[in-house]
Amino acid sequence: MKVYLNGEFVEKEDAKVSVFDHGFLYGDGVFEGIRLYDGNIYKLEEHLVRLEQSAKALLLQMPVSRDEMRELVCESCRVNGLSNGYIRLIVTRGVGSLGLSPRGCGPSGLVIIADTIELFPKQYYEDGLKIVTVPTRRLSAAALPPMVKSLNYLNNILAKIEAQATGHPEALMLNEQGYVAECSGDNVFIIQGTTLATPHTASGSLRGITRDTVIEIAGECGLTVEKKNLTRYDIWVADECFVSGTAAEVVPVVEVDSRVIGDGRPGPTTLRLLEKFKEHVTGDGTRI
Ligand code: PXG
Repeated sequence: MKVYLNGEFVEKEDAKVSVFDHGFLYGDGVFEGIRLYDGNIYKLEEHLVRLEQSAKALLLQMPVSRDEMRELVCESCRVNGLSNGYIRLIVTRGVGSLGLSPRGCGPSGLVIIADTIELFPKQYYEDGLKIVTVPTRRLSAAALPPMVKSLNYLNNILAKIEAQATGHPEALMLNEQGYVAECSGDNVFIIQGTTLATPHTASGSLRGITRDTVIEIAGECGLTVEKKNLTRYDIWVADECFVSGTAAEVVPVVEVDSRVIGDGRPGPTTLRLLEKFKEHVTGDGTRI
C-alpha cells in the first residue's frame, strides 16, 4: 500500500512523520474520513469543504488547493488499485519546536491514506446496537466547536472507553446542558411515528455528512425531519433509534441505558432507510 505524504507517494512502511510535527505533539490538525464505493468517492466535495472549514477555524493553512486535493485523493485510490475503501485525509500544523505556539511551524503536513475498511461486525447491523449514556460530556462549543473535525479526539475517546468499560460498543454523549449531542464517532437519530428527529448541530454534534444523506433520503421514506434538542428520555421512549457515520453508515440501535427501543429489533423504518442509503451511496460520487 502506498501513502501520500507531503508531496510524494511512499510505501506504508516508509510513511513516517516527524515527532516535532504539532499534529503529533498537540493534536494540532484536522482530518476527514471518506468512503469509496465501486470506484466513486462519495460526497468528496462535501468532505473537502468540511476539511477546509475545519482548517480555517483553526487558522491552519491548507497545504494544497481544492483542485489539487481532489486529484491527490483520486490518485491515492488509483495507485492502490482500490475500488471500495476508506480514505483518511490528514492536515497537520507541520514541524515546529516544543511549545504550543504554531508560529514557526510549517509548512502544513498532508497525509492521504486510502485503505480498505473494517466495518462494525455484521451482527450489529442485523441485531442492532446496545448503547449507553456516558459521564463524559461532549465538548462545549465555547471550548472547541464540535463541527471542527480536529486531530484531538480525546473527548470522544474517553466516551468510547467509558462505554466499553460497561460492555457497550458505543457511547451516547450529552452536551453540557444535558441534551443529547451524538455518539463518540456517529450522529444519532430517533423515529417517532412519521417524524425523524436528530439533535441540531448547535447541540454539540458534528454536522455529519452521512447525517445529511439520511436527512435527504428521509423524505423518500415519507418522514418529516426535525432538528431539535433531544433528551435521554426522548431516546428511551422512541419507536426506533439509529446512528450514522461515514465508517459505520447506518446502524440500528435496539437498547439505550438498558431501555429496550421499540420491540428490541432493528425498526422497520430504520431498515428501509438503510436500504435506501445503500442505493444512494453506490450510485453516486466522484469517479476516481
Ligand atoms: N460525529 C463525530 C464526532 C465524528 O467523528 C461523525 C459524527 C459522523 O460524521 P460523517 O461525516 O462521517 O457522517 C463522525 C465521523 C476515523 C473516524 O477514524 C472518523 C469519524 C469518527 C470515528 C473515526 O476516520 N468521524
